[in-house]
Amino acid sequence: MGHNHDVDAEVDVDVVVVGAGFAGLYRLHKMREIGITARAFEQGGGVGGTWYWNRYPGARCDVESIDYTYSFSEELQREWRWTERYPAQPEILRYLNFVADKFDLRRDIQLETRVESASFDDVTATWTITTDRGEVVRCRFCVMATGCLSAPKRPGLDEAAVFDGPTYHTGLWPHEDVDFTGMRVAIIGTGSSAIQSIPQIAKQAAHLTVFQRTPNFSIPARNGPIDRDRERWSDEHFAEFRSLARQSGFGSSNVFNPQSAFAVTAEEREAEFERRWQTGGIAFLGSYMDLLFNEEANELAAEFVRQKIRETVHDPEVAESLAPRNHPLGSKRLCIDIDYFETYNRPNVTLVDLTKTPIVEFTAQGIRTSAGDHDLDAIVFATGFDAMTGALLSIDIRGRDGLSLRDEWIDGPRTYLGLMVSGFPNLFTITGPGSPSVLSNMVISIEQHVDWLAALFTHMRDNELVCIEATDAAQDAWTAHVNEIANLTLFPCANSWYVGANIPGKPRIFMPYVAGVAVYRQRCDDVAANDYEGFELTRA
Ligand code: N01
Repeated sequence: MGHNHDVDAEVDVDVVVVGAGFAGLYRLHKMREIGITARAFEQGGGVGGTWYWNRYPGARCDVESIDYTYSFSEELQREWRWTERYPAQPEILRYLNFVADKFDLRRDIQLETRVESASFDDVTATWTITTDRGEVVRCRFCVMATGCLSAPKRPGLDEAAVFDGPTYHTGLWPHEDVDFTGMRVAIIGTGSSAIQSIPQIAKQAAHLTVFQRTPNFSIPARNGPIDRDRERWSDEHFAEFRSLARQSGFGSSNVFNPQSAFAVTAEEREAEFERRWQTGGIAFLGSYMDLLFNEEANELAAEFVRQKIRETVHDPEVAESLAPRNHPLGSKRLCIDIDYFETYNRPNVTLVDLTKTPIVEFTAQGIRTSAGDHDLDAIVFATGFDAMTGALLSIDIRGRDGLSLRDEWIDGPRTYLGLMVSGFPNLFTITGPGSPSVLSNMVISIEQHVDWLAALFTHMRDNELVCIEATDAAQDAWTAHVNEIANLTLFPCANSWYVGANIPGKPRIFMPYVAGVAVYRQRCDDVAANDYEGFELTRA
């Protein structure tokens, strides 16, 4: 480090942004605001990222509409009206298109273009980006806004090729309507995507067979029209409303109970669980402060949910199969549903418990388990994503001296603040591993990263600095800290995508930073105020 750089090297653009979802769009807007040129490349045929690809039946956000919006523009908040408590995918996609138009972002976005490689040249301190259209673009900074859940995982893809009917992945859903009317449909997986789509597909298909490997905890969404009073309050108290989210743990205006589950009587506890169950949504996790730290406290909430499953599902054997027992509640992403457990009471829905009767093979007619054949007309894979690192590592990223990010992360991701990787100067990972990211309201976390970077770029320009890189020592200390905090919680107990357990061979590392968005924001601000402690900044 500490090389001299040839700052006069020509660049085509100051910043290349990879991706045009929530992160990429705001990034472009912010760069313009501070007078830095930027260009975004997006693989999809439209803006929207996650919300462009995930069009499966029932796709909806589990963060409430009112919270799942940009906060950088009060005017935008007042202009856009959500219709429901939780936004459905088409509405979020319309919102992101509205943002792209309102802030005139499209002229800097090139769609249907996949970035294939990014390599750093130490002499000129520039990145060279290549795309699948054969373009070569030189820039000073490279910002990866590639998303955390954007590389679909499709186990059994090769094996399923023998199946005669159509196959789908929830994360790569076709843009034209898929009509399952009269069909015998299978869905593999019971994560958030499956739990949202199962009730919808069941209403249409002649028969739906759900292949479940691990049951999940799910809380009713209690969706409905948006609460206009709350919306009005958030408009009238814009600054306070936004500050509440920024100063929270998960980045929303939900209220978390600071009490321990053991500080109250059993009756009071049941009443609180019941109240939150009836209110619906992810705030159930905030019933008591120790649910994510203390196994016994967690078990009380877990048993409450299991009991709800037993009360809802008529067939006791199916209810038992659906009741999660091998991980604490919330240690895998808590699912939020609309009529999920109720759907198993329909005569046209069957649950196959893969722990009892595993899949043996796919056949031309369907799926064979150890118990026999399921003849099918269509198969839906709701099998998730190579989370947090998958999209980044699908690009051939080369830092100083040809260092490959794939090699650097062979034992799992290591970052400083989830923002930079040592050996990869001027490359930034928006909501990267080691930041709150997927454990928070993504919009809040994206905005915080983008704002922090904008301040950094301004600082670098004002001080004629051309290169920034995380030091090894800062990265080691941060990675250790992220793990240490995660190990205080129950999160690492589950075989979740948070730890990469859903991808065979992926190193087991707890990837997000669990201390919450407020603590993390403060830490990033302190680093900046302390002359970008842990980073090395160099002049020409
Ligand atoms: O993916 P998942 P997802 N054979 O990884 C099963 C966000 N999201 O797309 O648990 C059989 O959660 C796997 O089983 P197991 C949200 O953050 C948000 O549903 O590995 N089964 C699991 O049941 C979410 O957490 C929203 O044993 C196999 C399922 O497939 C994240 O995206 C909506 C298998 C995958 O579940 C990912 O959710 C949707 C195999 N070989 C998504 N491989 C909202 O905002 C995997 N499975 C509401």
